[in-house]
Amino acid sequence: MSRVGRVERVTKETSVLVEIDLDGSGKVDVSTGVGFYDHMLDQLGRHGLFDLTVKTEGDLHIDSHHTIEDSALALGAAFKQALGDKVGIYRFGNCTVPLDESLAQVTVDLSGRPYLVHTEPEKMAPMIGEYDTTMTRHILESFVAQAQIALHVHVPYGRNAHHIVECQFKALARALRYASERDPRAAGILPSTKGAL
Ligand SMILES: [Mn+2]
Repeated sequence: MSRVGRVERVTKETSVLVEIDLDGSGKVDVSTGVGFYDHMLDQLGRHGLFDLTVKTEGDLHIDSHHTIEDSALALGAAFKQALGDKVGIYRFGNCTVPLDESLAQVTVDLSGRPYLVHTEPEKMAPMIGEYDTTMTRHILESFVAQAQIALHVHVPYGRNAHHIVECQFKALARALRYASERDPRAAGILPSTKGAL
């Protein structure tokens, strides 16, 4: 039973293809045209042990906003698709990841309901290459809306913008991996008293 998702999303602003295999080995093939974002999606696949393809051609002549946002929307939709009926998974996951002076704490519930809580240092370099650092929250919002998960991401401290963002993606990857992995004690069981996720 493979757990894969594939989403193609085409608008006048962007063309996105996302493929994800939750039971992969961290093989990543990502190109969005935004170098630092590629670096972050690479973290997501690698540390989540997802096989992940993201191919985005966006209107970078305007700026990187649509390219980044639409990739995150498609990624969320593909992740939800790959989760399928959620029978036999752990459902909850959390991970704390340091990156030198920065720390990210991520907790996730694959609940079927979208909710994001996000805090990070307010003083941060505005740009990392072509990546606008205010986009991190927007990526998470977009992913959460489509994946329909509850996601709490906190960076209680950090100084270097590259580190602050990267530790969030690493911790997110690992938390998503733990939540989506199959629980050997829960085979055939939907982890919900309500009977629906
Ligand atoms: Mn890095």
